[in-house]
Amino acid sequence: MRLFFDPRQMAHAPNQEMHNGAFVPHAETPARAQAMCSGVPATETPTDHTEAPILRVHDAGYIEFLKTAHARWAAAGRPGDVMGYVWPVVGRRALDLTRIDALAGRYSMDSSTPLTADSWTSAYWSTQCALSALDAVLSGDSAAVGLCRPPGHHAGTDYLGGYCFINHAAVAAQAARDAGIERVAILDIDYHHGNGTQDIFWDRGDVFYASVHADPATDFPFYWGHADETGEGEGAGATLNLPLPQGTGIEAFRAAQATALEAIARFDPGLLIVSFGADTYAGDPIANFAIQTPDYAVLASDIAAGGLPTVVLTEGGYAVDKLGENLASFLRGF
Ligand code: SP5
Ligand code: ZN
Repeated sequence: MRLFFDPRQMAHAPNQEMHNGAFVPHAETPARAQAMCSGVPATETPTDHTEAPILRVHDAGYIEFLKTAHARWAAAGRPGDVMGYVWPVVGRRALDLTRIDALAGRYSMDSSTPLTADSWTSAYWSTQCALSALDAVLSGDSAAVGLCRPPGHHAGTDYLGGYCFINHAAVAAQAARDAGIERVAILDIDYHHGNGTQDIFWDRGDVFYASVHADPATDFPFYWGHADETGEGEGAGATLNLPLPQGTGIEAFRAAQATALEAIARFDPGLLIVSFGADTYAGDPIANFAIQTPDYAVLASDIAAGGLPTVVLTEGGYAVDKLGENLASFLRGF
């Protein structure tokens, strides 16, 4: 199985994030990338597919913001990393403002995703890993892996959040559509709901989004991922949310994943993209499920049993000393 990673993904390294009213150490560290690489066989450097496939999913103004925000922030005399403090609540006018502090709110959903001078570069190469893994599967491999870091599933068309800047799974899904795959399914098994991916395909019938995650009534991102969110318009019925309570272990998680896989099989996609988060692990420092290392192989073999060409992309997973093992266990299942 081919795996893609680029050393430029290490550059993004915020030192703090806002959490529960205080600044705390940032959980999404470059050490995570090191841990993932140490858990798997040799990786390949991705091919550069340019910005074009990213702009098929993300707003051009938002991408310009990702590339320039840190320089503008520094030029305005702001210390540290870019972080918004005023957000346009739903329904506010989408004004074309230029002050960096206004843009930081307009293009983000939270204050736990600091944008550094290197965020764009690391996110960009993370996306190229996803696109290179897609290429491998489009040319006949049954599965391939993009070691994406920073992760992607919380990023929407025009917002960053949840440690994510570019939605790698969404960019890969759109690229697969553009390559002629008629229906694409995304299975998201990160601990957190992938609000960005859901938003991007909310009203589309050609990309099915199924997610197993911690109940947003108790967990980030709170405002997305509830069971009654099922899509709209042409996308009505093409979103499936399976929230689970804190403390969930392999038995209930595996059953929920089976429900997601049955729905995906009915959708009959030509490609499956898996947003894999190892933050469902029992020892994860910021999450509350109880999955054990060997369980990941079971979850993966259930997925592989569907026989769909599969692109695996990494999302969260913050127990850094066990991240390599957990990823290795998951990949073994394929
Ligand atoms: C991709 C992904 O898993 N994003 C998760 C974002 C969750 N952010 C909210 C939880 C913040 C907890 N931060 C604690 C940091 C301790 N150093
Ligand atoms: Zn997560």
